[in-house]
Amino acid sequence: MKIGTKLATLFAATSALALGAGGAWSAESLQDVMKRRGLNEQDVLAATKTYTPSGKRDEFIAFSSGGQSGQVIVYGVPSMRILKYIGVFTPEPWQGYGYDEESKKVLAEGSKVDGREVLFGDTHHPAISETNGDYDGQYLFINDKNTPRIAVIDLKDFETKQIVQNPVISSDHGGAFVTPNTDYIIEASQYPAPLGHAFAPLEQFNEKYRGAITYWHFNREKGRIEPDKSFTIETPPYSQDLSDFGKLDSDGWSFTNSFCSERYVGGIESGRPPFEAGCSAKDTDYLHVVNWKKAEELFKAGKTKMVNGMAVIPLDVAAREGVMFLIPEPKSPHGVDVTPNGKYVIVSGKLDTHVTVYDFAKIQATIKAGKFTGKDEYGLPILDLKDTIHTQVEVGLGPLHTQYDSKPCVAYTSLYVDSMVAKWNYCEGKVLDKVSIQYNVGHLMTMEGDTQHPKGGYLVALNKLAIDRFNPVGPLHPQNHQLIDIGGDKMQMLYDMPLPLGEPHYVVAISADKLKPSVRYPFGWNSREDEKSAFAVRPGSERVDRKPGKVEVFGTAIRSHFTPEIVEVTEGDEVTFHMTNLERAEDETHGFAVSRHNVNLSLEPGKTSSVTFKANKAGVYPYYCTEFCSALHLEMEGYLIVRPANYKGAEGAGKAGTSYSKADYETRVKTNVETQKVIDGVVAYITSVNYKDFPTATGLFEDAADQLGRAKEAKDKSESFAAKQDWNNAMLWAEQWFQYQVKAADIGLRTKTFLEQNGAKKVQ
Ligand code: CUK
Ligand code: CUA
Repeated sequence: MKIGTKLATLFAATSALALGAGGAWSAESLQDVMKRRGLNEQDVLAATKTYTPSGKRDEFIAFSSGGQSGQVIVYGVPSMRILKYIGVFTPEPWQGYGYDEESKKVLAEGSKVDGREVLFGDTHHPAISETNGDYDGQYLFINDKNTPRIAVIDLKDFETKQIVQNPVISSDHGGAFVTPNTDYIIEASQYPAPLGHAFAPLEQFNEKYRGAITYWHFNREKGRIEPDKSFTIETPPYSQDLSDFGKLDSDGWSFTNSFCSERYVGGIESGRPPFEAGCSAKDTDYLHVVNWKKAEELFKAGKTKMVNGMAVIPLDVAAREGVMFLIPEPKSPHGVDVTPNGKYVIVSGKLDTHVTVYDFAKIQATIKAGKFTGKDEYGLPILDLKDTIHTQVEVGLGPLHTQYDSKPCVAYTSLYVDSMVAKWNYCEGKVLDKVSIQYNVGHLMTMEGDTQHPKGGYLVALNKLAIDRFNPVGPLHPQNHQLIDIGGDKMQMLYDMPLPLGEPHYVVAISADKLKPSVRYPFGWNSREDEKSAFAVRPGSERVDRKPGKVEVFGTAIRSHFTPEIVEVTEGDEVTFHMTNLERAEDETHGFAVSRHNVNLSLEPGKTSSVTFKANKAGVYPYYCTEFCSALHLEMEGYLIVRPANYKGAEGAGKAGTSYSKADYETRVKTNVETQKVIDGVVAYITSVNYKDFPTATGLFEDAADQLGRAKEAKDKSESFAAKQDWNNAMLWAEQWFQYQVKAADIGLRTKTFLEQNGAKKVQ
């Protein structure tokens, strides 16, 4: 078949496919399928609430902690389809994260610890940036419990931009949570240790070991945390657990629960009862109530001491200045969640059957009245539980975490031991409904459930154990995120999603329409610094710089070739590739991998990435594109030739490859001319309709025009070689001319199909 005819057929087939959708596919009836698959009506109802037909999108986007993978997992609700893993504390080769120099820098900031490289992270709590107490869809933050640090992810491109290490604490759990306008991100310690990563013997636990709560200052214009504008408050050596910021009535305050206020130090090997016994002996621990606005004033007034480079408000100052207060909380507390109106603070007790609802107004009144039951050993005033609570509600065994509904006063609390979720009313203090989950739920998530305006609709239970839910895959099971419909009075279980990347502790979900991620970078972009890369080159200006012992390649990638394609260096050289993706088309990412050198770049449209390595062994190393980017993706290749140190050239070396004749050239040109007619037809259609009213079509059409421009350049080259009767080069450039035509035709047809499917109209 001639190529012109081929393209016409392809074009016809695309249209037919569009028309044919929804045709006669259903030989089986719904009843037949239900019977065959053993589904009842409930199942089918649940399925229709989550099933998302091809081409349809989700209402909410969830950002899940990736647990021990050190990453973030992105999925859609209600379909529960996984959309992305974001590399955060751990290298992620597909995204080139930790493989290109730009991201290595981000990762190194966070992973260089006392001369060690910590590339494992234990992520627990993601947080979306807020404006006026509601998600704004701009940034995501997440903590690492193991090596206390916070990462900043920009939701413009879903890339990690910054990791800050906490120089004071040695484990963290009460992060990341944000103030209503994201001026601070909180990070509280978990296991007490001497501050500043110092040494002190365990015998001095009460005197020298401490916890701490860090308030990282976030500069929204820069999109970065500013460590020098951040401060920490020293806390007693209790095991601080989770944190939340106040909002509305309670704005300016933060809350951190704790366990092990016994300050027990285990030692099972020397016959002492283990931590678990000593840390749960007392009936209550302490909720830490912190006036962070006051603390900020003290920080700005310099009433701090420097610990390992960070300003720390000492415990005695915090106690004396009224920065921190303690309230008892039962028993082995976990979770602290401020209600959407900011009036209440809800804490669970793992070994209690109740949740405790603290009333912020009562807390304030008690503090104002100076009504304390005493002080702890570190001078912090203690408030009476009875004076500060609104109510306590018996919800079930092992309550952990609470999330909120769009309906006023309605909350959901996970019951770890019962393996249930309780729906209850925190204003009236009564349980409304319960649903069983499989098994052992930790955190819960409702849609925008920790903001001032939760969206309701769905709840996800983050289950610790999967046991028999899925097909077995060996002793290590996936996690199970269960989707629950909370739209009605009774909760309805909808769907089990296995999550096989670590144990996500918490997840947050935002309305999809609040996210406006970009589809391409500005030309030559360093995505990690958010600025034009100094190493970007325009097509035609690609070059190789050579200095003694150093070779620096400034290259480009476009369907379907790299420039340059052959790079020769000498054994021992330090080689740098700076690669720019010239594409503008959506989803036209190229990879760049070099054989046996641990190199893989992800070059999304517009991006420039660099990689430096030592060419330490003579040899021939193919490099190639790792994304199947076009029909000639496999031909997107090159050679890194590493010559031996004293190489003098090969004896008897001839010419490589096939030679072409005038006849070959002419046949090629004939096909190209026919192809151009098809393209012209498509272009005529596009320009005959109102394509400019469709941004997607305009983008595609621009990209097609770009490819056609390149086809024209190749055509000119081919013709100038033909004029010189250099048939070999004339033929090869004619072939390249054709390659650009094929890409233009492909995009042109995509544009045409899009316009037809989206009701484009003729313009006069
Ligand atoms: S934690 Cu894991 S279930 Cu780290 Cu928020 Cu409660
Ligand atoms: Cu570029 Cu494959």
